[in-house]
Amino acid sequence: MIHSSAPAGDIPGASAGRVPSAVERCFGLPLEEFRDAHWGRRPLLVRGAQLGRSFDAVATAGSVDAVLSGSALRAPFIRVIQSGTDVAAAQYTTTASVGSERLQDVVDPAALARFWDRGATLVLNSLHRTQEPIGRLSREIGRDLGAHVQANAYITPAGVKGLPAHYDTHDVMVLQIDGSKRWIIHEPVLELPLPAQQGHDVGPATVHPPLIDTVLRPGDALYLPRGYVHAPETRNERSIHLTLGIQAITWVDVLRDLVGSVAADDPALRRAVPLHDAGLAAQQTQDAATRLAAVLAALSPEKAAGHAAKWSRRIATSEPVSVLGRTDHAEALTLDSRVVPRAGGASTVRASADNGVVVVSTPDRNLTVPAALREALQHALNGPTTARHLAGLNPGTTPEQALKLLQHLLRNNVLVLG
Ligand SMILES: O=C(O)CCC(=O)C(=O)O
Ligand SMILES: [Mn+2]
Repeated sequence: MIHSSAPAGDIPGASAGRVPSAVERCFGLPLEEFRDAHWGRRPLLVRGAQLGRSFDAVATAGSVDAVLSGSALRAPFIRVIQSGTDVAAAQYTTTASVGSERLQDVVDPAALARFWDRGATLVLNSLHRTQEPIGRLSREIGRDLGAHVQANAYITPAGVKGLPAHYDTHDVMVLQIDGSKRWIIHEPVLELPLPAQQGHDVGPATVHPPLIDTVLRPGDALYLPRGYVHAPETRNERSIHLTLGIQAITWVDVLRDLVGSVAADDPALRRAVPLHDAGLAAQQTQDAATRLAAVLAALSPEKAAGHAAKWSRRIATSEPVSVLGRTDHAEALTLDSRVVPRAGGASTVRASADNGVVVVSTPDRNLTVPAALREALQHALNGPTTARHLAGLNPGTTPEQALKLLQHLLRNNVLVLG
């Protein structure tokens, strides 16, 4: 039996024999409970001290400072916010030579330090792209919830109001990394706003007493569904928090797409709208809506499943490809090395016109595998395995054949070491 295990260096919290989801490692409650009771519904605040865990394996003051102080940081991977407004990048970037190129947008850490001394909030954007522990956590949470996740860090000096009271159109998971920050949170002015619904006046929400008024300390985690109005501020010490922004696919996204495809199948709905006559257009709009409602009501389960699958593929985040590691790992693979499918690594397996092989489609190429290994291949694509395990499951496959198969799949980014 092969067990999966939490990646090394991740947030502690695994209880014996069971691997908690990333959401559970952050919030201390089972994923199903989070999805049913909180996701898109209500805030959740948990204290690191109570859960007995920290976020040190994800980010620390030192790892954040290394990004800020490094010489390869470029706009727009950073924002500088002074008194609630963005400072123009030209004020903290400089030019630098890379090979024969002259770059214009390289961040000058000395300029950042000056803005910091003057009370500016520094925001590191898209850390899921550049900091692997943050990338891994973001991908896991994305898979847990079926959503896109991106990570930004907010670094605020003591005694500063960061962004003015606002709401986001994505959910946020705030992980307090260092120092502390006070969060004053109000009910939404608009429930579950969509990206196009940014910018409503939040004033009406703030006349009521806050729903939450709390200070986050290292290890604390706060979940806010989109729409909740928040105004974070530091008090007597600086603060570093990581915000995981969760962009869910909504019914509006799926239905817009579905209506488009169903309507496009109906010649009556492909007709021109008689916009030369506004009254006639209004009446025909009603007729078209009635017709569309009837077609949608008769939607087949197969078509509904096809649409759901399409959106699932759209949000699926690929695990990174290791340029050098994949060949090194393949060469060093033993009969007992554990491998797992790489998310985004292979889409389909199909028989080939040449009966001796099956074809594995990957995003950038088609691989062929001897048809005799088809069963072993399917097992390898379905979950964690080892060459010895595969050979045991498939009597027609020797351990050496299974090893060669796994090496081939590792080299071609279909599998990764697990
Ligand atoms: O800390 C701040 O100033 C703003 C943080 C924020 O709005 C967020 O993380 O969504
Ligand atoms: Mn916000």
